[in-house]
Amino acid sequence: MFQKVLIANRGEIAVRIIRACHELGIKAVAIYSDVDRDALHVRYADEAYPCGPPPASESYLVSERVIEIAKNCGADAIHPGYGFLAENGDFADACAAAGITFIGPTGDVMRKMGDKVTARQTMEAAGVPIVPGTTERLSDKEAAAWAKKIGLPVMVKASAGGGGKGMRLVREDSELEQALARARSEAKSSFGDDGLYIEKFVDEPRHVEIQVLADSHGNTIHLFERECSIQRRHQKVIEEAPANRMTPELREKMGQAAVAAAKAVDYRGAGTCEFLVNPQGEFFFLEMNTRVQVEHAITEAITGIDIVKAMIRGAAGEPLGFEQKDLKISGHAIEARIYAEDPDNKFLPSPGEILVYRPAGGIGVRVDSGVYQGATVTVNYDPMVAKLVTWGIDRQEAIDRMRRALREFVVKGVKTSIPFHQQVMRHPKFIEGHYDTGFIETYMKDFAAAEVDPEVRRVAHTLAAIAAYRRDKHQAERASSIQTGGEGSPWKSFGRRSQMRGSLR
Ligand code: MV4
Repeated sequence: MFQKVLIANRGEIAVRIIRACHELGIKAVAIYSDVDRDALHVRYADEAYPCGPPPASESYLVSERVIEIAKNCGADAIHPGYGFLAENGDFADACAAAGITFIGPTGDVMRKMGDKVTARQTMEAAGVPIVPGTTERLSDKEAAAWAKKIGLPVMVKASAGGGGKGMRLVREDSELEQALARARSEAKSSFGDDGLYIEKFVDEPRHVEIQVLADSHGNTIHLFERECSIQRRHQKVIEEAPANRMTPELREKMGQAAVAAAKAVDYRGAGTCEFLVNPQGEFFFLEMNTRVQVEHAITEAITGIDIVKAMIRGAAGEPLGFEQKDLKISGHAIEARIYAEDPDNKFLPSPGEILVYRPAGGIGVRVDSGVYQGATVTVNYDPMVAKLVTWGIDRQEAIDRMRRALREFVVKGVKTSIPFHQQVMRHPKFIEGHYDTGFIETYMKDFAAAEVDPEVRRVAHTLAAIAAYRRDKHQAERASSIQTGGEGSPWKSFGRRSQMRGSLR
């Protein structure tokens, strides 16, 4: 087993990985950019080293520096988390070349899955159902011919894409030319690769993904599915496990397909096969994510398997220690991603200082977060402040706990998506469990955060003001003038802060 692992990430996932290391008796090393000196992941780690200025491109993404830090501190392995360097095959290769274990699949596997056309070829050969369409990069002329052959509507997609970038829906012949041109230029500017392919459009799809785990002893298993259909602009917002409207037969077939996909590329570690499921219950491989995902915790909740520890053990050469037949789904789990964003302003990020932070707790509740009261959400990174995961014996109990947890959860200083989640948890279509990827667009378009009870707001303001005041560096100086309501009075200070930040509403 490794003695020391460097976590090439920040925020909640870095904390999550550090916890796994500590349970395994491994020393955890954090890296931090200049704005993350006081971040939670730094406080949890055994050692921490600076990695550069705030922009990720100058810190967390600088692979040579990350590897240099790992070498200097004597780390045996690097866990990349998600985002940043997690799906960069060249980084995985560079780790290997430096004699450091990259906790994940090989660079070759990442490149094979990162290129969607290659992934489609590989999956087709492995007998995994793919969305009907092409398995070659197409010229505009070829694309037009294929669109005719497949029949409209079609999706034009970037081979280097994923997550919706460089993707265009074509419903009419007249739209095709422009869609190709736009998809190509978007692909070129985003990925430096303008390769395109075409798929038949799948209407009213659900996004269902299967978690897989593979060790280096020939064991490849799946940990069932997650429903990730509730997304906004290709950003997942709420996930649940197991998925809605699954039958034991469909679960079996999708699980086998995901395992076949992993085996086809000799996969190692944790990965996820994303599928589209149409209203008829047919499923089609979309792409494979070769990393640990944000939403892995709901799968941990229903299976009892610690996915991050399994990744680390697997990378160290240990066998999984269980087989498919040992696994079963127990209960139901839901994740709400709590973002620092403003529901009243197009869900734009709402950076700032977290003045009050009081996470939910109690039975069936897990909170994975990278922040604490007094921490700052900056514009440099993803604005997710916490993952709230609830588990219940059945879906209804998981929903009831989510509603209860959302009402407990207090974040002041930045706006959050908590009110949005509260509304979803009360929506009849969500409660019914009958929804697809159009859920937010269809039912939540006119979402506006409910007006807060003025009395509740007044108390919240007072609490936030006290919290802000307590941290003030010039507390002593101010304390002397409190009685007079002078310059240092918290009530004056509150008024000023409120105007300055506009974030206490
Ligand atoms: C599709 C599709 C319909 N038909 N492909 C969006 C992200 C990318 N991973 C794949 N996406 C889609 N591909 C075909 N052939 C609809 C989507 C899609 C979607 C997929 C999953 C979750 C949310 C989505 C929202 C809009 C569109």
